[in-house]
Amino acid sequence: MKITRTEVIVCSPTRNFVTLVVHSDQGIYGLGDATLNGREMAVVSYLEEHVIPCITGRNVFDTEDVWQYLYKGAYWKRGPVTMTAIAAVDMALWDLKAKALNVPLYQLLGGKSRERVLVYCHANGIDPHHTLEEVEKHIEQGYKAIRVQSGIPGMSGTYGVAKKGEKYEPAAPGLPHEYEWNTEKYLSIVPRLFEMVRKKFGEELLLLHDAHHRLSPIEAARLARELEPYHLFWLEDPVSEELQESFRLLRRHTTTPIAVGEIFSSVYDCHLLITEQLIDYLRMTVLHGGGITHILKTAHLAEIFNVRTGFHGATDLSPVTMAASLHLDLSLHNFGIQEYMPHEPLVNEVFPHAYTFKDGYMHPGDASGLGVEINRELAGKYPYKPAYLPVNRRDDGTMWNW
Ligand code: KDG
Ligand code: MG
Repeated sequence: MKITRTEVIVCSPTRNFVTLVVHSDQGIYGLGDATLNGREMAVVSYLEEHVIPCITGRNVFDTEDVWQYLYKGAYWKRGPVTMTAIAAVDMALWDLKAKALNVPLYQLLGGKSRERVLVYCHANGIDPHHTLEEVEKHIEQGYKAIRVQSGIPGMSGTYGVAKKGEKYEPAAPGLPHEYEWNTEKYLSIVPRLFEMVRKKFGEELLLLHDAHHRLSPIEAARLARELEPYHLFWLEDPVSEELQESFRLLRRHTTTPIAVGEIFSSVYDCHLLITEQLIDYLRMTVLHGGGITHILKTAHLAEIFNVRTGFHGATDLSPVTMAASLHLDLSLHNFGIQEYMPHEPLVNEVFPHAYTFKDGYMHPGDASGLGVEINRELAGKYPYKPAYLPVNRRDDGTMWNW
């Protein structure tokens, strides 16, 4: 089966998505997500100018060779733009292969290791009391695992937290917004927040927290240690992931489990973290981590070193990535948990899909391939709108990690 034609569809049904459609000479096509939040058009150009001309005519079933050709053949390896573009092609080819064989994708990834996929949701409040209300709402919806984030009293706007009544969305239209950041205020509130949550909701609920890369190694160690009595499922992105040696310091100080990797783009961003067992959960996604071909290798390496997966699943990853993640989650033996931030109803209309949510668990569905479609006519009504993630400044005006 040969690749005949490839299209890149950019649309913005409430937020921007880039989708690759790979057509074959047998009349079927596959979908790949190519969305890189805030840098969408760089991937579009990379695909259109440099990738699509090189893959036309290739065999759809040769996913390994196509992947190696695009990765090693380009000379310029790694990086989020390159790896997102390669991932889009790779996802679309795996979707095509599974459709051609008329099986759900997970059957090509080792079959089922479990019957359903544990997911975690987000509870965000403008202050700790509002956050408790949000936790309660999510428990009522059936969630067994909840990421808890709160606005910090005295700081105007906190990343990861929406204004009261609004839905949280990582990117905002126009040029980047600016948030302020104060480590001391943050560090004093978070342990108190988790104390309140445990007191009100008990021990059974799985609790997670995302520090969004904002702490120095010793600050992160302090937070992780102070959170120990509340038994978190994980503390995510405690330090900037660039200096991986930081995780050694963190590990020496705490038993709070650590998750990292949503901005990693290849196994070379995390092989040290995995092989030294410096983390417990790997967040690198199928989308920004080079596609199914590469995430399989990375997840299998992690399995050998007792590291579990916890794939990124924010709304800036399209339903195509959500489906691919769920097929992997169902089959990978070292699956840990899947992030689930439900898309707006309009997004689900543009991308009708077979995956479902029930009582805190998800299932990819048994449609062939990924089980996701794109409604081109509807997508065409929502053209691309520039949008960016916010930047963060400390209260002395200097830039801080977001
Ligand atoms: O594009 C950035 C968002 O996906 C990210 O900020 C969300 O940190 C995030 C998370 O854990 O979902
Ligand atoms: Mg995160």
